[in-house]
Formats: sequence, C-alpha cells, structure tokens
Amino acid sequence: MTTPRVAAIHDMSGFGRCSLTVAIPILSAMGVQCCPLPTAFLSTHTGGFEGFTFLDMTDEMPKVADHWASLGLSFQAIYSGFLGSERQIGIVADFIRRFRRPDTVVVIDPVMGDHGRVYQTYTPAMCAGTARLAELADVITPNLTEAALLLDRSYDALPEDEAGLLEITRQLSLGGRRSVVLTGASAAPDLTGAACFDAATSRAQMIQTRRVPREFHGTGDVFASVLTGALVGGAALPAAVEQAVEFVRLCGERTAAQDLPMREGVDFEPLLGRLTAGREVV
Ligand code: PXL
Repeated sequence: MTTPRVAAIHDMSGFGRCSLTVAIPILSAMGVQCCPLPTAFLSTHTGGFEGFTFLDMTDEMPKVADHWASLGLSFQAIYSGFLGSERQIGIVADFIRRFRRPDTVVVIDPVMGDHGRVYQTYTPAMCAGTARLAELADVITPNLTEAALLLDRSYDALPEDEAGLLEITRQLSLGGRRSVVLTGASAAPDLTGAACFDAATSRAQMIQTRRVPREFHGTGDVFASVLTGALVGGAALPAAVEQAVEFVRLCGERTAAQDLPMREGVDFEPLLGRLTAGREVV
C-alpha cells in the first residue's frame, strides 16, 4: 500500500507546540506523509507570549503550489489551519480547487480564537474570509468560539446542553453537505470531547471522554491532526473523532500530571507510539 500524502497548510511556531510542530509528527506517526506549506514562521504561537516574531509567508505560498503542480503531486488530504494574512484565504482556496481530486478529503480547521476570544493576529476581515474558505471543506473542526464566529452568534449565548450542541453541528453543515466536528463540546461536567455531524450518514452524535480539569494550548491542532490522519487512513468520521478525542485526553492527563505551563502546549511526544501501534510494517 502506498503511503498517503497530506498537504498541511499551517504556521510553523518554533516554540509552544501547535500547528506544524504538532501536525508533522502526528501525521508521520500515523503513517501519513506530511507536506508542509507554511503560512507564517513565528518564534512562538500568539497565545500567552508577548514579543513573538512573525514572518508572513504569503508571497511564497503560490510559488510552492506552482512547483508542486509542476511535479504532478496529488494529496489524499488537504488540511489547513492558522493563516498568516487575509490574502492567504484566496491562496488556500485556489490551492484546494487546483489539487482536489475525487478522493481528496479537505479538512479545514477554521482557526480564529478560543475561550470566547479572537486570536491577536486575526482581523475581522480574516474571520469573514475564514468562514468563506470553510465552505470548501469536507470536514470543519471549529471549537465553540469559532462556531459562534461562523454562525455570527454570541459566544456567551451558545447552548451548553447536548441537544443544543448537536443542533449547532447541523447548522454548520451547510444543509448536510459538509461534516462538522465541534471540539470542546461537553455533554456533562465530568466529560468532554466533540459533537459531530457526519455528512456521509446525516447523523449527529456526541463523542465524549473523561474531562481533564485544566485548559491546554494547541489541543485543537493535536485533535485535528489525529482526525485528519485517521480519515486518510480510511476511518469513518465517528471513529476518527473517537481516536482524536482519546489521544487529546491522554495528552491532557500527561501534561496535567506534570503541571506544565499552559502556553507550552501538551506533552504529546512520548505518546506518539500510541498512534503508531498496530501500523508497524517490516
Ligand atoms: O493553536 C492555534 C494556533 C496556531 N498557530 C498560532 C497560534 C495559535 C493560537 O494561538 O497563535 C501561531
């Protein structure tokens, strides 16, 4: 079997475990070739650090796409996340139109904010553009903050009960055309995980695990990376969500036990073997 290939369109933040520093190792551990198309290079992510550097890669991105097209590359998944400029929205949309094949799964993490707040570098125009870009997705993975922005609703007024969370996934599905995985959705105080709508079956369901009672940075990226790896490996959406939910819980438990600072992300590296288990080839 040939190794599946994913184009990963995210920033590279040198410190803080998010985006490409999470996506590359996770996809590799899952037996997927990850081809990074960096949107920006930062010294750290923007959540909890001051004075970070930010090198915008917008001008480089179309050149990378042209070169990849000249090589005839194709991808089993196109997976995008944190973008570095408003112009990148059109560039990523063009990339998707150009490289999408009938068997390509397009996973768009509409990264814009968390805990009810928009990230420092995301302008209102970028948020509006992210919503337009996400219309091209087969699967979106918003957290509750991003779901509120996509639906143009107040974060504080979002429902917290199971029926309400499942209804949000339906509202975000564009009439059932795209799958929605709402992260950080909790059906009970001691549980957390995702609410998901599967466009293949039109079924909405909660997928839950034990809550680790702490907040972590970068778990959305860990989650969406495992989900993407599982989907290109052929898993149905609910099974892929379950794998992502369980892996994030393991990461959270390890990180909480060490009491690491939130801004350093989750201590996922020692757990990568869990993603590889059962996939070893000789
Ligand atoms: O985890 C999302 C993310 C990705 N990339 C950068 C970020 C954030 C969230 O703060 O700052 C640079």
